[in-house]
Amino acid sequence: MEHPALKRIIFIGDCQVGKTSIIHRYKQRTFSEPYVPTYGLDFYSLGIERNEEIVHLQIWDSSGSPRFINQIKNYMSNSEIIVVIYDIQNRQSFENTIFWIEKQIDRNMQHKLFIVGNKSDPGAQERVFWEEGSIRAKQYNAFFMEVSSKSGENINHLFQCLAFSI
Ligand SMILES: Nc1nc2c(ncn2[C@@H]2O[C@H](COP(=O)(O)OP(=O)(O)O)[C@@H](O)[C@H]2O)c(=O)[nH]1
Ligand SMILES: [Mg+2]
Repeated sequence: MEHPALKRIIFIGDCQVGKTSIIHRYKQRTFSEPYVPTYGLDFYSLGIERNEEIVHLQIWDSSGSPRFINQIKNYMSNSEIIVVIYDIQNRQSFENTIFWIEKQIDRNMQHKLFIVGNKSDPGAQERVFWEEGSIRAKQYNAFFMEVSSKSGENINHLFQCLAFSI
């Protein structure tokens, strides 16, 4: 039997939006500038505690590269939560959230969906406004937030929401 407080989560979205950095920021409380592409899929296991309760998160970090789409799809179908990430400083990555949601996610599976705008650094040149992300999330019945793995802004909040708010 499966552990009741286990959640399987997959991070998807374009290359370089910061999927890996968000997980590293939470897990190691660090941020590193050099870009190391994710090859296929990486796996992380996290335990998140609140009060007496611990929720175990199994997180799959995917490559945004089309070469791995089929592999990613397999893991998506096994995930309760799908987190679609874009870079608020890169409008194309925001437009591509539609591709990820409509073309790649099987909407019949009733996954919980999160849309997350990353790189919301203090003083960042914001090219995609918070309202635009929020409207898109409403359209797809998704949770929405902006985070920065560089400054750490909202990163804990994101993982708390993944673990507990649903
Ligand atoms: N300014 C800024 N850069 C970031 C942030 N998060 C990630 N990056 C940078 O964006 C690049 C891609 O990050 P990475 O996590 O590898 O993206 P992935 O391909 O989606 O996994 C790296 O050079 C990171 O240092 C952020 O919050 N702010
Ligand atoms: Mg990556």
